[in-house]
Amino acid sequence: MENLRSSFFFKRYFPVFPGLVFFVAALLCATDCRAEQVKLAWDPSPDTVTGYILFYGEQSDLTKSATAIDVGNVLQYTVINLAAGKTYYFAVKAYNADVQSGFSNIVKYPDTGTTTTSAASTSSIPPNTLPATSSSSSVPITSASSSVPATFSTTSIASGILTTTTAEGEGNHIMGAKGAGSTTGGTPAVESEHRASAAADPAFTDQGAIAIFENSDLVSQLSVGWDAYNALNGEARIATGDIDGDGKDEVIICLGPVAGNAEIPGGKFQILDDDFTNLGWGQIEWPDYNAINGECWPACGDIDGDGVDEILIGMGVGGQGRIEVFKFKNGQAVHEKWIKVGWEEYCEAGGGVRPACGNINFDRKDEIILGLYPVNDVFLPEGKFEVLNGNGKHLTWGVVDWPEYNALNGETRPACGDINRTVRDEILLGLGPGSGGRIPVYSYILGAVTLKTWLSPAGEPAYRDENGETRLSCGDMDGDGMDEILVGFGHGGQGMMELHDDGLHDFSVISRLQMSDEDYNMASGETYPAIRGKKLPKGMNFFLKLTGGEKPKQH
Ligand SMILES: [Ca+2]
Ligand SMILES: [Ca+2]
Ligand SMILES: [Ca+2]
Ligand SMILES: [Ca+2]
Repeated sequence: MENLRSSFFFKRYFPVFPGLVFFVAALLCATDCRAEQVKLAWDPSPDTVTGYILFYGEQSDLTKSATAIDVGNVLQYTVINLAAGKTYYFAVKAYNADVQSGFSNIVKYPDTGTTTTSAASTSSIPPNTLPATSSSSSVPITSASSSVPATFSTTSIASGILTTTTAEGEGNHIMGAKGAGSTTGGTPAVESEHRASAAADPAFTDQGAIAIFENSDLVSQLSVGWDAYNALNGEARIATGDIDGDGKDEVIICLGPVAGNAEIPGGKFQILDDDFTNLGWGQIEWPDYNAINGECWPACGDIDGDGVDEILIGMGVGGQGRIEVFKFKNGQAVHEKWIKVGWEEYCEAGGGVRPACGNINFDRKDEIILGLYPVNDVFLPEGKFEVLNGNGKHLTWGVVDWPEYNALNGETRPACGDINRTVRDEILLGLGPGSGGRIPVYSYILGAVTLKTWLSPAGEPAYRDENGETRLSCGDMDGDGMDEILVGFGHGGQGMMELHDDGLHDFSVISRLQMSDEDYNMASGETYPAIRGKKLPKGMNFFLKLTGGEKPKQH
């Protein structure tokens, strides 16, 4: 009987693009098939491996009590002697002489469909006023050259290290940066009153500080390397990414606006090496914008699939929805291209944009998610966020599944992470003031974004009532192949950050971290979060495809 069933097993791959290794997890089993064995197949690791380890068990968390079989250097394996009527979960890891990869995606057998993505739409709010296609990408902006060098010597600026750095580049780190410490202009109106109250206090002595945590311990504190900026604002918006392709994350620091000063911040952003030493500065290649605002929002992602992260710099208000993409070459941030929000009215109103990158489908390039925010109270983004491919081409619009929030504020602050081991990223949204710490999770399925779940509200109850805005960063802190979520807060957040576990662990709060400056925490308490998590060995991230029995086609 088993031999008969085995004869029906076959591999069916779904190559989509020539040259890309691209498989879809699929269970090929007729409804009456209750095999006691199951045949699994996976695509090869792009890097040379010694072999593969197959894990399986009756619970989806294969880090616990799973059976592990070293199957050798093969691309398929049949597990026998499975108990009939039980549900099993399977995943594989690759290994070589030195390291193991993370887990592949998990496949379930029998597949009742609950662990695979459901295309059922839960979104009742179509992004109605938006054009179906956007005119994005390659927006030439004035002249590329200006009297201000695109990058400039770091020697004219303070070194920025406040305490001895003990942090290693390959470790896991949580970073928290301070928000504004004095009055600034040009920011969304919903934030201006918060900023004003922070400014009522004397300037904080270590504005521009960025705290580095290992687990729950504060191990180091850095500072934005520009004393004049720190004295006027000191807000540090941080992102991490491997911009030189050595497997370790660098840090990008964008700066907040300074009203009435055309030189500061001037569109400049700082780049720290993986050991947190200064690598230098980049600058937005748009002198007019730099002169009127010059703030920016950073993100990193490998949007062209070459294994090295690009640097994406979103403009603030007055930037007309533009994002500049840089590559890090020869120690400098070099302009690559412009991308633009595909919503003309928003851009014309001067809308700012917070970018994020993540691989939300099953290829090997990051997509781009664009978060929007209110423009001086005159133009609300209505909860919308745009999804682009790595070339800047519009893919779809999402909208927060919360009409009341969208009508009052509608700000979106995206982050991407593989929170449930699907070997692709979900889109998480930090929301603006009035959102009560609520964080929705979206999946990109069949060309649309679909609400997957909401996290339990983040932050203390009092904060959720008074402000409630959240800022997110995702990364795998414990090496189980699923990303944790670090949540920072706005004004009134008391300098706290919350680390939430992945989705298979209910997003429960793992730890709470606090900035060390008590005066700042009481007066302002904003934090900008960033995670530097474990990374899979390059090329050892792959998809597992489960095959089962299938009836012959009827003739
Ligand atoms: Ca690196
Ligand atoms: Ca790249
Ligand atoms: Ca992708
Ligand atoms: Ca994890």
